Amino acid sequence: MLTKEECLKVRSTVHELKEFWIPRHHTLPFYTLGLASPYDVPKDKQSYYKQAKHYNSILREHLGWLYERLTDTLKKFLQAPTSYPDNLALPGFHIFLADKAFEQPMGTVHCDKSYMFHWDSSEKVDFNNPISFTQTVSLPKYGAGIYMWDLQYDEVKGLEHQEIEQLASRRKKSFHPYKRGGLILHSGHIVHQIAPIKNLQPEDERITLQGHGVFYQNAWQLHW
Ligand SMILES: O=C(O)CCC(=O)C(=O)O
Repeated sequence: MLTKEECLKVRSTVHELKEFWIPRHHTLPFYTLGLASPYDVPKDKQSYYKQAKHYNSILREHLGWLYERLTDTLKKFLQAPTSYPDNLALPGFHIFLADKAFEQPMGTVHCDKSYMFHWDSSEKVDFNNPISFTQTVSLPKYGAGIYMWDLQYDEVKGLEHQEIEQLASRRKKSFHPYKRGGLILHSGHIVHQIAPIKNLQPEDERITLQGHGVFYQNAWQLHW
C-alpha cells in the first residue's frame, strides 16, 4: 500500500510523535502510538472514549493521508464501504525498538477479538468474519513476519493462553514474511503470533500500523 518514500515519511512522523508513545512493557522498548483494545480494555468506557478522541486527533492531524489511503485500499479490496467509528481508537502503531529480547517470541499465540470490547452479540454485527490488518512501515534488517497456525478461533474459544499454545504446537505452523510497504490482511480468527526478529541489529526497529474490522451497518468498521 505504501512506497518506500511513503514508509520513510510515516516512520519519521511516528518518531516526531515520540512524546505520545505509550510504553507497553515495563522494561523492554515496546510501545504503541494510539490506543489498542487488547491493551486498553475499556472497563471505564468514558475514560477510553476520552483517550481515544485525544489520540485520534493527533493521528488524524499528522497522518490523515495515511488513514484515507488505508480506508480506500481496503474498500477496493473488500468491495464494500469502510469507515472509522468516531468513538473508537483508529488503527495505530506497534513500535518495537532494538532489543535482543525481541529475538524471542514477543507476543502471545492468539486470535483477534477486539470487536468484543465494542459491540455486543445482540447487535447485528458479523462476529464470525472479522478482519485484521498490518501495514508495514519500518522493518528490521533481516526481516519480520507473522506465524500462523492451522487452527481457528472456533477450536480455541474459551481456552487459556497456555492451552492455545499447547494445541497450536500440534498443528502446522507457517511463517509469512513481511515486505516493507505491504499491507497484510487476514481473518483475525486464525491463530497467529508476531514472529521473533532474527539476528537483531542495533539500528533495527519494527513499526507497523495495526487494526481490525467487523462488518456492521453495511460497512467495515475499522478500529484498533
Ligand atoms: O505486528 C504483527 O505482525 C501482528 C500483530 C498482531 O498479531 C496483533 O496485533 O494482533
